Amino acid sequence: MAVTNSEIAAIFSRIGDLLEIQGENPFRVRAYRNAARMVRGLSRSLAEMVEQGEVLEALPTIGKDLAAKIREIVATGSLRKLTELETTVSPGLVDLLQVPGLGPKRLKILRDYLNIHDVGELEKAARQGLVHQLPGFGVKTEQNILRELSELQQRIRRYLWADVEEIAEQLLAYLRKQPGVKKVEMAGSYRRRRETVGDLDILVSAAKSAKVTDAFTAFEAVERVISKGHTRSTVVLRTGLQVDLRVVPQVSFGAAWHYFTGSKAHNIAVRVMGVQRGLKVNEYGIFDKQGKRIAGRTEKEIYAQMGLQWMEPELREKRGELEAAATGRLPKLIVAADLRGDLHCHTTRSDGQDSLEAMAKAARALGHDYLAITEHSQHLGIARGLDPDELLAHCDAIDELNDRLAGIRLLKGLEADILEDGSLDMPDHVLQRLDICLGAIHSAFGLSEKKQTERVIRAMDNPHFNILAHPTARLIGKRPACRLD
Ligand code: DGT
Ligand code: CA
Ligand code: CA
Repeated sequence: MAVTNSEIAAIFSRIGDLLEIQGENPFRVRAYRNAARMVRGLSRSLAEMVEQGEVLEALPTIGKDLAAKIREIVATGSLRKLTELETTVSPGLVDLLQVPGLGPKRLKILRDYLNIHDVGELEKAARQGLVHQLPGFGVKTEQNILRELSELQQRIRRYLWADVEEIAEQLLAYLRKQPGVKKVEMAGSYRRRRETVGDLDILVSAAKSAKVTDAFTAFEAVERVISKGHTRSTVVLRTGLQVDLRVVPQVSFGAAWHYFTGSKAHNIAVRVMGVQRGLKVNEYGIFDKQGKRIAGRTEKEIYAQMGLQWMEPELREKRGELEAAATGRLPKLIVAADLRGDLHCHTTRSDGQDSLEAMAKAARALGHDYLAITEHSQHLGIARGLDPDELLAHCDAIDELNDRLAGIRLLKGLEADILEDGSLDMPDHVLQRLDICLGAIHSAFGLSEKKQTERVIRAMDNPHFNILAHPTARLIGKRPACRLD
């Protein structure tokens, strides 16, 4: 079973973090982070490229050194360089780097003055009021740290859905080809397609449960087996992701699939509906007063007993889906084929990863009718944002490509920074040339709700403004939403 791209990316980002804490040269730190980003965005499997002997150095951001590291990870599943670094930097410090506002510089001060090495020690010191006395810290910073820490505890050890997709699919394919296996399905938050997942939940029905469990615990990416039993086993993968496997009889499969898909709140509401009908609902099926199983083989049967239509897992969050199903008003989910175009993208002209032409052709290949090219504006220096002259030149390039390329309409756009005073980071006479203008917040995330709201409303008052991009500026698992009414 091959090492996934997201595993490789995770190793590179972690090295970036560890080097940063050690006070390494920022260029080296950035090299690892850029490589991690590139690998995450790559559509081909690196493991496959290595197997086929392809030249990894041809990839952007990958030099000789990183190419060798990728080969090492593909061959061994780990990287000696990372193992070495992990012995010199305490893992608690790496967690601390995730606290917004705590860069390596501040971490060094915390470590040197207060001997702080992990989240617990920092929380204690902040509560005792020791942190605000340090150089470069104030009472407000101390309060912010305490707030961020409590949010961090909740975020810790959750994975982005997209980061686990590849391994989840590999694991499903692996289990499905084991002898005697009848059905294998993913349940839990992964099946509900939440933004993040805490762990994976897999359901299996098989002739002999011991055989599946053996295969499961022997899966190549498993690092440690937490428990192994007849009906339930739990493992931890190399990435730290936990996976629960349950083996259930086929007559119960639908009931178990419904139960372990959740959400818990949805399950409880369904169970209550059952009680109202004199039925017992659990992961084995639906049972009448005499204890006779009247449903359980499929999810459809389970819902039908409650007088409900079957519903997509994405809807099962107890947000009114049961009421909607009872009256036949379930929403139809939007799927990729419904998308007609994309109104926000970058090219290599700012911080995207492909050229204008490659982006246009990719959008056309997806069957889109239009694509808005929305580079950053100059205020966002790290993203190589465009100044007015550069934007006008870029508009010419877009016009030129539009003339040349059939089957896709490119829109001239911009992702303009909303500056702290609410003005847009581009003069009106330049905005006038555009088909579409997005405004976005990339700085001063911590303003009060009142100030932040005023800032955004002011930006929207600009007659050229069309769309508020990433409205709360949150980064899932990394940066909280800014306060905005
Ligand atoms: P996660 O793993 O934190 O991203 O979220 P889930 O939803 O995958 O939760 P997990 O893995 O703890 O459990 C999987 C499903 O099992 C959950 O969505 C609903 C069901 N479940 C777990 N515990 C309970 C419970 O106490 N009562 C009921 N009714 N269902 C439960
Ligand atoms: Ca789960
Ligand atoms: Ca679980």
